[in-house]
Amino acid sequence: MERTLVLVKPDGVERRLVGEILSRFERRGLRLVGMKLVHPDRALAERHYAVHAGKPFYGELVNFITGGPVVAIALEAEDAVRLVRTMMGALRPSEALPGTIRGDYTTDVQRNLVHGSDSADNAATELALWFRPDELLP
Ligand code: IDP
Ligand code: MG
Repeated sequence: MERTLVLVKPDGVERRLVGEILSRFERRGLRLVGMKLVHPDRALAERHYAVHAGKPFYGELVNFITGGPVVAIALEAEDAVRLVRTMMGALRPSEALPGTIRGDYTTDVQRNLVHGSDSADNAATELALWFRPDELLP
C-alpha cells in the first residue's frame, strides 16, 4: 500500500467542487486516511512548491495557493501516487482527458483544481509537510 497527498486548491474550494473531487477518489476505492481544511501561509506554500522556485510561474503560483483555503487529503491505495495522477489529468489543459478531474472541470493551466504528489518520495515529504503524524490514520 502507498499513500499520497491531494490538495483541492483554492479554486476548487471556491467553486464548491470539494465533494465532487473527494467523491471520485472514494468511489474509485482509495482509502481516506487524513483530511483538513487549511489556509496555507507563504512559508507552507513555498516549501510545498520549493521544486518550482525560480520558474517563471512560481510567484503567481504561491500567490494563488495562498489566496484561500485548500483541502489537504491523504489517500491510500496500491500505487496511489500514479493512480491519483491519472485521475487528476495532465497539466496542459489540451492534454487533460475528459473523465479526469482537470479534463472535466478546468481549462486553466494554473487554476487546475488539484495537486497530487508526483513520486513516492515526494508524497512522503508532502504528507509530512501538511499533516502531523497523529492527524493520519495508522
Ligand atoms: P502538476 O500540478 O500537474 O504536478 P507542476 O508542473 O508540478 O504540475 O506544476 C505545479 C503547478 O504550478 C500546476 O499544477 C499549476 O497550478 C502551476 N503551473 C505549472 N505550470 C504553469 C504554467 O506554465 N503557467 C501557470 N501555472 C503553472
Ligand atoms: Mg507537480
